[in-house]
Amino acid sequence: MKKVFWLGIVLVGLFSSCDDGDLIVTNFDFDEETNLQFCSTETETVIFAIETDPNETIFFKFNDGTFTGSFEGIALENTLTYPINETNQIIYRSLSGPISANYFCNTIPPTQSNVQEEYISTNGGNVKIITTVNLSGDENADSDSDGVSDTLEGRYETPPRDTDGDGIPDYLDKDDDNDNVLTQVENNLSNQPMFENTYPDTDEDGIPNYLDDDDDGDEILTRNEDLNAADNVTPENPDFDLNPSDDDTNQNGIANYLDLLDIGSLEVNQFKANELSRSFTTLVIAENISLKNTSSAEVITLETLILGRLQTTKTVVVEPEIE
Ligand SMILES: [Ca+2]
Ligand SMILES: [Ca+2]
Ligand SMILES: [Ca+2]
Ligand SMILES: [Ca+2]
Repeated sequence: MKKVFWLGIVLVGLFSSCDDGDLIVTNFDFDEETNLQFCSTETETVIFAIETDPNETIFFKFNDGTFTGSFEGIALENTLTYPINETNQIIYRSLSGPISANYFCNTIPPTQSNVQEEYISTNGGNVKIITTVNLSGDENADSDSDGVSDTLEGRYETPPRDTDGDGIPDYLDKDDDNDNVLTQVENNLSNQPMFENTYPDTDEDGIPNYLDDDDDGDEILTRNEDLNAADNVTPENPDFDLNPSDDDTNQNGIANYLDLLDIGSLEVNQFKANELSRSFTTLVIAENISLKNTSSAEVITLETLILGRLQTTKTVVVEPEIE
């Protein structure tokens, strides 16, 4: 456990209590293991840690109500940087008794003050909020939950494999060939010829269906064998219903995209979005900050101060990007 010690006064003020020989040693016990929570209003967010032994809290309040501890898109890391100023402040309080998250999250702030000592940041320095996606390093991990492991999906190739070239690597892509039939669906078809005894390969062309954008080999792309995709399109709702599996024109129990007998196609240039359940870790790190004691002239300057980390899970939507 890494600890940051405030050893006395880094910047000795003119009216410092050090003059009488006191050495103030504050054990400042926040680090990357410290659990953070947050509350937001429309215009402000407070990220806070609450400790009980001793009772103390540190928080960063900043004028941005959009903080979520997560982010959209396929990136694996996102960093936000906020300058420390009059509205973006780090505040430390030692307390005479325990508090709960309501201390920060109630619309009506608690009336009883139990603050024993308080430090507030002075202008200068900044806070970095670094959010990363938690991905398992296990070789059998299946980050997109499509039934094919990250290793088999080329996560460890350089760059990671992206079969359909839509900007989403296979290990995070739920529809690896962008044919609008999800990989998981393509790999759970029964009564099909198999590729390497594992994956259905309907047209036996050596490309398993989940990586084959023309599954029956009739030279009509699977996504274009989705004849009813535009049936419910209106000016208000331009989105196609993307599901080649529900088209069976000759009603023989075999969907058109797997059936050589059917003729007909529709140009479909829309693609299923990926909904990925992701977990995030956010580290909050202050850099080059000064904290001033509100009842004395004591100022503490710190190059780096880790406030802690928070965990968030969220379903993010990732749109394929087709050139
Ligand atoms: Ca892809
Ligand atoms: Ca995949
Ligand atoms: Ca396919
Ligand atoms: Ca076809």
